Amino acid sequence: IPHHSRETVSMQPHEDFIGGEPVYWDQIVTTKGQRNSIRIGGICTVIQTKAKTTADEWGENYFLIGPYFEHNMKTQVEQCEPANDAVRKAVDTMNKHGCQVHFGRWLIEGSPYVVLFDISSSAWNLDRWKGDFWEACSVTDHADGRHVIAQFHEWQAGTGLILSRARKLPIATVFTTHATLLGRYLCAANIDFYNQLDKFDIDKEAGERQIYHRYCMERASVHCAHVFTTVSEITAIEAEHMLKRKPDVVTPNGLNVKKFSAVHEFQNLHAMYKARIQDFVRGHFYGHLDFDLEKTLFLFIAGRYEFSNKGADIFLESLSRLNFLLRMHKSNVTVVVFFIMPAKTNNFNVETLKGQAVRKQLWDTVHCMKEKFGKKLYDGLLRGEIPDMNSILDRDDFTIMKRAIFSTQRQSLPPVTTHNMIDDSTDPILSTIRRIGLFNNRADRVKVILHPEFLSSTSPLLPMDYEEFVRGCHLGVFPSYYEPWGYTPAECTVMGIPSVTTNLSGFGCFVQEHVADPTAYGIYIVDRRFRSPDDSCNQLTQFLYGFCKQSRRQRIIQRNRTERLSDLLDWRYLGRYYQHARHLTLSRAFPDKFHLEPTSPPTTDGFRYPRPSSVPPSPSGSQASSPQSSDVENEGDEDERYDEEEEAERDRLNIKSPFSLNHVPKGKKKLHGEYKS
Ligand code: G6P
Ligand code: 1S3
Repeated sequence: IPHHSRETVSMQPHEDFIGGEPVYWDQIVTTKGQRNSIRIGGICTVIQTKAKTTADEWGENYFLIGPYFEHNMKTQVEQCEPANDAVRKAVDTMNKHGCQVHFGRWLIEGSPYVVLFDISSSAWNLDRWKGDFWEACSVTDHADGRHVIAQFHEWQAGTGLILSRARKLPIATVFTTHATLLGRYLCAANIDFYNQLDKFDIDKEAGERQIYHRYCMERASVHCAHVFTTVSEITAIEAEHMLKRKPDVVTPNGLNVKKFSAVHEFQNLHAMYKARIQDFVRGHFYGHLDFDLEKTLFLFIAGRYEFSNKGADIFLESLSRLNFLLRMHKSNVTVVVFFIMPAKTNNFNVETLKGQAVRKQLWDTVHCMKEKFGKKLYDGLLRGEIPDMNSILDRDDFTIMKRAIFSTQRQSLPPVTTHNMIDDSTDPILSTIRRIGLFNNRADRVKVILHPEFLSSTSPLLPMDYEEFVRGCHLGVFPSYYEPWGYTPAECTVMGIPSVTTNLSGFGCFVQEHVADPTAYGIYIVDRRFRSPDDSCNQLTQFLYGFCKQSRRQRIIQRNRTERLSDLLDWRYLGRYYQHARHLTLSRAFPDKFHLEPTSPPTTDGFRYPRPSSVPPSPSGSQASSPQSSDVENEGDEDERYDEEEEAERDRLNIKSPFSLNHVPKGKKKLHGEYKS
């Protein structure tokens, strides 16, 4: 455990601490070089996005530890020599012992130092390390009594924590769990988990599910840590029962919110990326494009493929009910729903690729005709005459156009999946689609597309990255049963895209606590805790149907409101919970040096976003609080979004910003006034 050397300090010591500035070691989760958050996974998003606020606080004293991947090193890390003597010595020692260690700056916001271990270079040591990892590496040199905090995320990293406590290393430890192993397993088994949390015989359950040793590691990490944290209140309750320790701090997950200089830029981006999705849909539904793309809504669910934990089961059921409602009411709205959940595939399927090829071919044909037509028109006008429109296109042109129309005819229905699925017959999404009969028939108002691979801007099919895709959609639907936090709806929110979440997800509960009328702000919270699955399905169906009934203008208003909640999810605000966890662990590990004042835990003082001023009073959570649903579907395509600026301004004045709570401007001596020597 290297110490921090005073010569390398480039920032002022943290005023809250005494005894020299402490050092903070955090952890990187494997990223495999992926880009957007669902590709890299929620936990990596936590660590990557909070690096900026953490580096602001800890500067050169902040180090991240993680695995080495050559590609990532080349593309994301600027290699450098550790300026800190102790770190350099530790790195050299490890290299000498055959464990290759790389050091550099991670090229993300905050540019924190990273120490990356090439695990393959020393895998042959594994058996020995299982016995005695730390002695083998000889890195436990803690020379001058500088204080170190080490934060460990998830049970896989818990080994380090357990061993460091067993060896009585003088470091303050924090263990953060983003879920509990047993909770995830029990929920996936469709057990009524939350209503019988106190009834499980947890050792027995872990044994029966063959996760006993992992569960023991998790539980040992939790109990060895000076401070135990988790990401939401709901997971805190779960942890109390599944791991038998109440978390000391709940550290909700934040994001780095970027505000555009033009307030409505996010609306323009929505229009721009929606056009790209429309293009894909033109190709996918060629020959069946008898619906109006201007009256078509794009919905999506995305994430790790855990069919029932992520709520894909009740989503499909609700889509079937929505299809029925839209057909029964003869709605002119069409809903195209994307399932972005990676599964085992064997490339794109031919029919899907053909769809995009047909669309491109049509586009090229039209482009040629346009050129030809334009040239004839141009020549005619140059001669001072208007060409005869009946003869401006010749026989060949008509043949080409007829051929183009023939090419858009198809015998089969537009496919419900874009890829050849390896487990087609047993795949839960496809099996459910077969059962409920959502096959993309012409009469269906709800169309379904399973894209069993993460999105990529280099895809030949749908060349968009995840963020672009989210911006282009109208609604993200995440009706999870097991979701300790849930970044997907949070990401939608900061991009100004409404979403569906649940009162079993950390994010949903957080919004319920801090927003007076979430529906008015475009966050629909399905009750999955106190209702039967069938009732939850009905509630979700009503949310979706209400959403479909909104006019364009109402959707624009709603998006503006959704985006207004971004501040609540910003690390600038949520970072204080991690900060508190660090302060707390120092006070526990080194009680003679650090004391925590009783007022220390960050509090939101019951902060709540009020109901938007233009929403008439209505029972909270009822459909009426979304921008008044119109009786005439999609009537009024007017685009007067700037009218809503007045409402936004009024609300802004009403809202006491969460940032004002406990906030002391940068540069002031005490950050929270929590510490005294
Ligand atoms: C944004 C754009 C508008 C566009 C609208 C479409 O607000 O700024 O120009 O008309 O999106 O909204 P919709 O909900 O129909 O996709
Ligand atoms: C976990 O990842 P998951 O999708 O398996 O950690 C995420 C980050 O804390 C969290 O957002 C998610 O709910 C958890 O489930």
